Amino acid sequence: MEREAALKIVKEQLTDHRYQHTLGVMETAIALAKQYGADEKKAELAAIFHDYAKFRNKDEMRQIILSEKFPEDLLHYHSELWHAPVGAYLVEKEAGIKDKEVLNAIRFHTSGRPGMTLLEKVIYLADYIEPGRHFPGVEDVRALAKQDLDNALIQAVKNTILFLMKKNQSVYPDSYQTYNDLVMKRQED
Ligand code: DGI
Ligand code: FE
Ligand code: FE
Repeated sequence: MEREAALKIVKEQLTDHRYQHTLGVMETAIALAKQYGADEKKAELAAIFHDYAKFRNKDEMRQIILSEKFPEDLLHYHSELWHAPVGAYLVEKEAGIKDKEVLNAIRFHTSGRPGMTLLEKVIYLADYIEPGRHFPGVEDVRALAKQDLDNALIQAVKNTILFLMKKNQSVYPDSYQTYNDLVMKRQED
């Protein structure tokens, strides 16, 4: 699917603010893909659709998690996590995106997962550092992203976990496992 067609579909699903965020993620994901040798077209498509399900209602998302046999433990954690796997499902069903790598990049864009692919890393990081993001620590991750994808990703995942813990929020196990996986692989270098 071409960029304009994809953007048109996504625009109808999002607020203007979230659409602007999506454009930022798209530009950033393409730049990271270029820099680190990921497929630029797949990065573009995954970025455009990554928050497709952000504004779906919780009951609909809960039903999809159950009927599609997504890990049920998701339902015990914050509903903010749900739009990622549900988005991957809906993007295939409603927008006809079939590419599994693109769908997985959408599916794992919030929690990450152990053994993330290059494309998954690009989307996770682009979501975190796109130019519209303004929060403590984002500049450090932007600087790291210019040098080393994994180091930037570790910092982004770590910041997310620390942010949640500071608010006494639960942390989804996949987020911890993503962190451990990246750090342990780093130590093997
Ligand atoms: O959808 P975006 O806002 O662009 O970004 P995102 O998909 O990374 O979602 C971020 C939200 O998800 C943010 O409010 C923190 C939350 N989140 C991310 N990882 C976890 C999490 N919430 C919980 N409870 N546990 C997690 O591991
Ligand atoms: Fe998201
Ligand atoms: Fe996002």
